[in-house]
Amino acid sequence: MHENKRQKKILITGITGQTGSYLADLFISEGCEVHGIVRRASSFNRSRIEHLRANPEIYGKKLFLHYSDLDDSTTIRRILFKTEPDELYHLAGQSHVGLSFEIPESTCQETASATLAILEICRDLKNPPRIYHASSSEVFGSPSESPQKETTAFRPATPYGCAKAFATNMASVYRRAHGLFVCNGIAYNHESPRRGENFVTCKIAAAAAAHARGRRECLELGNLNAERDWGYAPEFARAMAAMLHHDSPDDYVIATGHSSSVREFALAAYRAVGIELAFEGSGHAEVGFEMGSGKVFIRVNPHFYRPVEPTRLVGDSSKALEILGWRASITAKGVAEIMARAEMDSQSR
Ligand code: F7E
Repeated sequence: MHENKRQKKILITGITGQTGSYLADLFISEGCEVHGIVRRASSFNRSRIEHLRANPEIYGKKLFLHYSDLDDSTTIRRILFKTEPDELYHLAGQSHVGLSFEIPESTCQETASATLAILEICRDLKNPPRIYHASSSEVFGSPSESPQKETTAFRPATPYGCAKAFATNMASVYRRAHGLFVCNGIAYNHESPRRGENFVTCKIAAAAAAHARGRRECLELGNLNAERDWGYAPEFARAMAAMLHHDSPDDYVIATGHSSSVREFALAAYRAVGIELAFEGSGHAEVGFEMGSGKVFIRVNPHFYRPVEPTRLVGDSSKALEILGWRASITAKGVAEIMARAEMDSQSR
């Protein structure tokens, strides 16, 4: 009989972010009680979970939000003791790699120290939750092998990558030393129509839709040769849940295994809205223009270049396939199409 079965309780830090909001959707759809930690800010930033908040059958019944900041470990402790979650998905933090060069200290406080504080709190709980730690391919930085696996050495090349490497190592230490059920998901770039607007995929998708609707101003981008392994965020959310639902904790690379350049992502996004782009020139003088009309839609602006760029970041997820039965089915081209078409829809509203 299922009637008396306690609903599984989930706590998500970063619930208002792209992937946190997909996790909330997933667990609400499975009948779980979902708690999210949100930051108090003067402007409301809840758009990605607004469909849940606006539903009186969900908000206050299946979804509960709690205020805290990542530097307020007293409040996080109180929330953890009060909610007693079965599973904790720790995704919150400053996630922009370029910005981490401008604000390295706060990036490290939010990404590295706050993760350690959460591990410490969990260690004190009588029944600690299973913990998902959102690690990142940025821990590999300039890797010694490609594609990267769980055994590839960490060689971070950015402040963000250093902070994630610290937090990832700490999560492994707490697993081994204190017996916590902690998994590191070493996730490569994952994108969707809910992606923040300062990430390159969202910038490109929004501009492609705007150009298809007649906008004139150019899209300014940084390094068009940069390559990433881009996957689809809702699929990655399923991998995160699968890690905590497995019998034993471990670390997993979550990736598509395919690498594409920023230029290739732009070609696919523009094609999805009916614009055939071509590129000419090189370096800072390269432009992307519409074939036929010759209209220039993309220019390089060195402002968006990073002081250091990770190289050859492409993941090998065969362990996730073998143990969790997870594999990515959507790669960069598919993601670009989904995002550009979603932008067309939202800009027509
Ligand atoms: O840059 C290049 C840029 O900012 C991707 C985060 O989720 O994934 C994400 O980090 C690439 C880089 O993502 C622009 O130089 C060119 O090579 O979209 P992004 P990211 O830095 O890879 C990892 C796995 C995380 O963990 C992070 O949290 O695109 N690029 N032109 C540009 N990037 C941006 N943002 N803006 C440009 O105009």
